[in-house]
Amino acid sequence: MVSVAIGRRDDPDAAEELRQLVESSGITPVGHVAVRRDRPDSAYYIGSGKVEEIKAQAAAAGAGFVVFDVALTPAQQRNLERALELWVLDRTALILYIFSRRAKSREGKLQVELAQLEHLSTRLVRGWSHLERQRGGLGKTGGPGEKQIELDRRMIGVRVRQLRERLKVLEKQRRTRRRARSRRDVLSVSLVGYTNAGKSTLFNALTRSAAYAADQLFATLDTTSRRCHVVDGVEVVLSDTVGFIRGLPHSLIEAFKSTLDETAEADLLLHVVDAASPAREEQMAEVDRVLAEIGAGDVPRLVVYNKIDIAGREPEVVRDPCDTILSVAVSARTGAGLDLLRGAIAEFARRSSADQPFSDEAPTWSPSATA
Ligand SMILES: Nc1nc2c(ncn2[C@@H]2O[C@H](COP(=O)(O)OP(=O)(O)OP(=O)(O)O)[C@@H](O)[C@H]2O)c(=O)[nH]1
Ligand SMILES: [Mg+2]
Repeated sequence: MVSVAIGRRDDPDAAEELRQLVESSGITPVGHVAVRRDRPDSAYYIGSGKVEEIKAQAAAAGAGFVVFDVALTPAQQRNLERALELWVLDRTALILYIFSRRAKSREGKLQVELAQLEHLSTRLVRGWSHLERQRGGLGKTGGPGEKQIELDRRMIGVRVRQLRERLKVLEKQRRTRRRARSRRDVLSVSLVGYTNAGKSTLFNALTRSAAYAADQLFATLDTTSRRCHVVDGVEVVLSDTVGFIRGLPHSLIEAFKSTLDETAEADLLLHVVDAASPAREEQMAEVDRVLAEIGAGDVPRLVVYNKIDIAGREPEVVRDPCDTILSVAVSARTGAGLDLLRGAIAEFARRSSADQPFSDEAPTWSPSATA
């Protein structure tokens, strides 16, 4: 695997995240080359010296392919594959691959397939005949000529249209369910945050259920919602959602739109942060960016610093001078601080039923709350 830092110093957090991504996809990394550049090279993204270094290392380690921690253009990918004589997977393809392995619901599977096809269709220009020639084919006889590529492209187009139509139907059903829920007048609260922050663990702790939580990236793809008793007299519908990551492929955000729309329409977002991660500041900024992109930038937000058991912090509620709650520090694993979090959700619920949370004079829940 190759981590590439552009215009930054070598970033150990980025290399660590790449390792987690690779392992989450079921691939065993056999080597790592760090590259730092001021600006990407148009032909290879990296310099030709580095290309040689990677080639030698990959050969020595018997690597089957090389993963790049950046989004490569189709031309860069092709050039790298030619030079390295190995398959090249870029960050976008890697994330799409993990998503395809994780998708469980029908909607999730269709969404991932759509994103993969859209990613692929930009890469069909002259196809991968270069690798096919070198490696003696991919099982097809003759290899794809221009005609085959034209045919492939047309078939992809047909499938993309099919997927879009099916997803539209599912989206309608989702809307109907959502409307039924909001008629019941229950506050909807969504857990959002960087992948592996502990959203599912927190969801389970708050709802006493057993959604899948694991030490891998993108353990959760499908939104799960459950009614949740917060304190006496306060109930909410809590939703566990897909995690975000730096460089989330745009095609994926597009494909997951209806799932993400649900997030954007929540009454309150709990932004779950891994307080023990050295990269938490960048991760929070990335989550803010994606939330803005999906139109959830204005939804009231409360930061939940999680994993305080390993971050060495005490449970606490932080308020601003106007008494607005900015953040709560908890451990979803040990349960420390969960009473404070329940109290904070209840406080929000009470204020919002009193119709106060958005008043201009006394802003209560700032959308970009950080501590
Ligand atoms: N020490 C500690 N570990 C935690 C805590 N909360 C979650 N974890 C661990 O962090 C890992 C990720 O937890 P998940 O709940 O799956 O995280 P997530 O945010 O749902 O991740 P994705 O679904 O992949 O986006 C798991 O190994 C959890 O056991 C915590 O409070 N303390
Ligand atoms: Mg999860």
